[in-house]
Order: sequence, then structure tokens, then C-alpha cells
Amino acid sequence: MNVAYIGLGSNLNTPQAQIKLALCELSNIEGTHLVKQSVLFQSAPVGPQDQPDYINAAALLHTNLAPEALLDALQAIELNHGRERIVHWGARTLDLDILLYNQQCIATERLTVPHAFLHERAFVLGPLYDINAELTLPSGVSIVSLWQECDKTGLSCLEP
Ligand code: ROI
Repeated sequence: MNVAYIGLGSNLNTPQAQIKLALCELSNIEGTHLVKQSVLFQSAPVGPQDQPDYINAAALLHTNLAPEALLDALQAIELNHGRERIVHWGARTLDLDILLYNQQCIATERLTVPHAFLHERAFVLGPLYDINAELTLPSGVSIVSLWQECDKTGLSCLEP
């Protein structure tokens, strides 16, 4: 059994509904159990500013899928949501990222785990902290310290 944290983001086509449906779809991945989900956050876009605010969340999964097989399953869900990769860092119906996989560091063509920008993005750290305030990264850095230090401008919790 493996422990994976997934980041969810959407800013197109009723983002809240996209995220809620995606959480349900995560629980339906074969060999995978949705253990916990964060509250939903609203966040100002990081990157190009000419796009709507995002809804972000995170999920804690227990899975017997290897990292690349889990990524395949996440990309299939993204495709179901009409995800198109057009503009780099542009608006999207659904983004699913493997943030953490056990305490492994993975660097392949398809996967960078922990997620490359995890340590500096409030829209990722807030949901992770909500799920597990005692979480640490493979580097030994605690999520609580990153969460306390990060810039939370434009971030709000939708369901406190
Ligand atoms: N900005 C926010 N606030 N939330 C996201 O999920 C998000 N995802 C992205 C980029 C375009 C970097 N900006 C984002 O991929």
C-alpha cells in the first residue's frame, strides 16, 4: 500500500463542480482508496493574470498503483473533464498533480515528485496542511513551516 497526495485545481466550467466530481472519480480509481479530502480553497491565479480564480483542493489516497500508473489514471480523469493543454500556465477545466508519493523523490520524463513548486504555492500548501498538519517532505521540511512562511495573498477557504 502506498500513500499519495494529489493536488486538484480548476478555473473553467463551474470549477467547484469539477473538483467535487474529480474527488469522486479519484475514489473510483482501481486499487485506490480516497482516505481524506481537504476543504475547497479559492485562489487568485499564479501565472498569467487574465484568467479566472481557481478552486483548489487536495486528496490523500491509499493506492497499490505505481506512480506512473497512478499518473495514467489521473490523466484519464483530466481528459474526461475536457482538459486541453493549449496555453502554458493557462486556464484549465481540471488539473490533477501527484504532489507526494510515500516519501519518494521521483524524477522521470513524466513525473517530478515532490511536485516542483509545492514548497512555495499557498494553493497547494493550504489544502495539504488541511489534510495533515504533521506532514513532512522527503527533505525533512515540515508542511506547517512552509504554510506559515508562504504568501497567502488571494487565497481563501470556501468551507471553513
Ligand atoms: N493558480 C492557482 N491559483 N491555482 C492553480 O491550481 C494553478 N494551476 C496552475 C497555474 C497556471 C500555474 N496557476 C494556478 O497550473
